[in-house]
Amino acid sequence: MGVLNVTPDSFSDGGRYLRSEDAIERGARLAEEGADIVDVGGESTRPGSDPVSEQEELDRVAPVVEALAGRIEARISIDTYKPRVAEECLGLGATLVNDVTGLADAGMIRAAKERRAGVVIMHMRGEPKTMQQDVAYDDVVGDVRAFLDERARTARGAGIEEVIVDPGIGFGKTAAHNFEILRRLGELVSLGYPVLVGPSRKSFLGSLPSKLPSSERLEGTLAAVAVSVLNGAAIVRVHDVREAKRVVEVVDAVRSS
Ligand code: HH2
Repeated sequence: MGVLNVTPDSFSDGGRYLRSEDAIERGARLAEEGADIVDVGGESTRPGSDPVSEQEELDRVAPVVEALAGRIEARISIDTYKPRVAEECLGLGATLVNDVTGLADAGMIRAAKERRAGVVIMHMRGEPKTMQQDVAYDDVVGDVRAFLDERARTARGAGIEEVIVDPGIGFGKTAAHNFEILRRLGELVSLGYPVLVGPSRKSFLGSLPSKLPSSERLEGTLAAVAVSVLNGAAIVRVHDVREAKRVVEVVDAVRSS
């Protein structure tokens, strides 16, 4: 899954693809590099970020989703927690809803069901504005697993066929929690749903002694991608698709040897 942020303030690519034409070119490039899914987002969820209005988000993403749907073979997912944004984008050709709130709004389940779309259910503690303020868990993997299990059953029970789960790397978690989730990913894989992991350029990778900024986290991202896939992730969400594909190819060969 390639990341396409149509935002002024995303933590690593904010402002680069705010113009529709630039975003469409970027989405086409991600598909050329081998993304099976292009994930279009119109609101940053980085720690401390402010929400944007439904209309503002739609104005950013709708033209991009529509143009890409007519241009690329890859699936398009819409990274939103707002049902109206999801509905509109599903009508324009997206087939997957990526909801960082884990379908907190019941309208999201209805929207996905009506359009026969798949859903990504992500775990987050709190909301982006404040999520790094309460990061205590008895057992982070146990808590995340229980949440994903409950939300996935609810989605399936409501008639959504394609359910993907995601531990939400960096969403209300310390760096240590994020590393532990990657190490124990098999416990989430055992839920029986495809697992998506999004480590790309995130701050836990900059927490290590080398203290690298987000522009210098490609190798760290690829290491996290390798561990994720080795431990059973079905999908990785990355900014650097070409590089990640090369890594995944090798890890897949090891897994199937
Ligand atoms: N991470 C981000 C956004 N959406 N969706 C899923 N399913 N999993 C993730 O880990 C995930 C996500 C945050 O990364 P990014 O889009 O690069 O930054 P921003 O939120 O600042 O736009």
